[in-house]
Amino acid sequence: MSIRKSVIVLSLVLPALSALALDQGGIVKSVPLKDGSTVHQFKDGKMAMENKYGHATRMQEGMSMETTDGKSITMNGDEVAKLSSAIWLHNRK
Ligand SMILES: [Cu+2]
Repeated sequence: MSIRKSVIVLSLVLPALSALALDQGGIVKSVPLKDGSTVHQFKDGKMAMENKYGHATRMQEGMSMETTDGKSITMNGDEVAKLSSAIWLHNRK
């Protein structure tokens, strides 16, 4: 089974996975968003998006995101590759 496939299976079994802090891969903060996705912030302040299925997705820098508690966050960077490896490390355990 490929790594990619195992990640998909895991995220179906554990939809709440993204709620856990992805402490591997240099993520310092994870904020849930209104649309079900999560924005992760790295040590250097750059961000990456995780969709509701637990996959790293692209988002345009400078775009505004709404958090579950009604706050607004501006996308800083788009660290898709960094988040992919953090999610991979996280799911590997
Ligand atoms: Cu974003």
